[in-house]
Amino acid sequence: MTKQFNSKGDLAHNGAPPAFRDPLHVGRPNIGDRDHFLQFADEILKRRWLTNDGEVVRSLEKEICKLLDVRHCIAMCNGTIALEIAIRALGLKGEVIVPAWTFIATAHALYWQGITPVFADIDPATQNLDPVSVREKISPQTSGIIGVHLWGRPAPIQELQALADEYGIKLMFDAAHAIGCTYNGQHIGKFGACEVLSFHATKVFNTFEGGAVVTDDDELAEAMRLMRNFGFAGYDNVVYPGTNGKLTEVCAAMGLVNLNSLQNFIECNRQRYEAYLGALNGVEGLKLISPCGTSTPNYHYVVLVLDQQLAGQRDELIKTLHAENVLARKYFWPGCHRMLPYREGAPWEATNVPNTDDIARRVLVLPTGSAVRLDDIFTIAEIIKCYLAN
Ligand code: T4K
Repeated sequence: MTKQFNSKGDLAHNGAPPAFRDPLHVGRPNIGDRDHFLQFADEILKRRWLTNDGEVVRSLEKEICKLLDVRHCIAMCNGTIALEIAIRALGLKGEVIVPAWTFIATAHALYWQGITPVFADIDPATQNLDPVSVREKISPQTSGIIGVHLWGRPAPIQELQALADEYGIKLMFDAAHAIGCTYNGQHIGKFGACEVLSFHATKVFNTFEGGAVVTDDDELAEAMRLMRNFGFAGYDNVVYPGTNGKLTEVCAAMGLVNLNSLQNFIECNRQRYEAYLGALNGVEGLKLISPCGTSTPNYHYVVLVLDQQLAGQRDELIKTLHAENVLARKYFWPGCHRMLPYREGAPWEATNVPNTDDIARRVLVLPTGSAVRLDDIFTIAEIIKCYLAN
């Protein structure tokens, strides 16, 4: 431990240096073999093929198909554009149901296409969509559901599929957090009409910026491939109102390099998750969310949930951690429905998602990944314990 923590005063307010000289971030990138990457980059420069369906992008797509056991992977410049293209290619319109408890991009991807995101509530035990709430939100305007595998834990896939089938609407998944996770022995990536991955720098697997849609549907894949490149089907022939969703070659090279290390990154996350579990074991009033029985996780996010009686102290705890250079986050507070663009359209009181409102007050996300040392975790746990003891 770098410092003694005796009281709340010692933690944040007496001018002592912070526990960590350099900030510990949530989302510090994992980086694979640098030499391999630099060699790749050099080859790309030599070839002078920098973007637009280049050979490195194609190799990455092939590797992801193999990894996830899917027929198609369409790599994109980020997860948000990948969501937008998937939504467009599926023909969603009117209203689409999404969880209120997700990163804002899930909702924005609909809003940017003139589609109304309708916010459903979560099951507090899983923090994923509650099918009962989804059913309540279905209206004659509903064209689809976007399930989110929040924190890498599978959404209620079967229940959502049953609802989609019953109402004749589309189902797709936002799997931004879930590369490397499985559900009932199958990789996330195989469910719904398609699934969307994010390869942002902060994700367990990154391509600097990037994302992809994966699907087993040949026609859908072809449409998305064309939409990714402005809708061009060959020179001078535009067949879709497309956009620019292309992943660059150098980003794809980062992806191929990092894919080689994906299992190491997951193992590294697992060790850090176990270290947090051990270090916080027996501390009253808080719980780390755990992998659920039917899935294998990627341990990408370390999510601490405070008990009701500590909810009022969450923000102060985060302040204390920040004062010690532990930059914990309160993702995804306050919930999409309470963010300005959405609360203006439909007052959040009327949205009626009490479980989201409750969880949003009690969650904090802690630093993990290859940039965090196991020793750091014991210090972070000490800061938390000390805060709670005072
Ligand atoms: N759906 C879901 C469920 C998502 O969570 C996301 C993205 C998406 C869709 C959309 O996918 P993308 O379009 O992003 O591919 C971050 C990420 O920007 C976002 O990708 C992610 N989810 C979300 C959960 O977190 P911020 O605003 O917290 O990111 P940022 O840039 O502030 O980075 C977080 C921390 O990471 C920083 O404090 C420092 C550290 N960091 C970040 C970068 C970029 C580094 O150390 N190095 C870096 O290069 O949203």
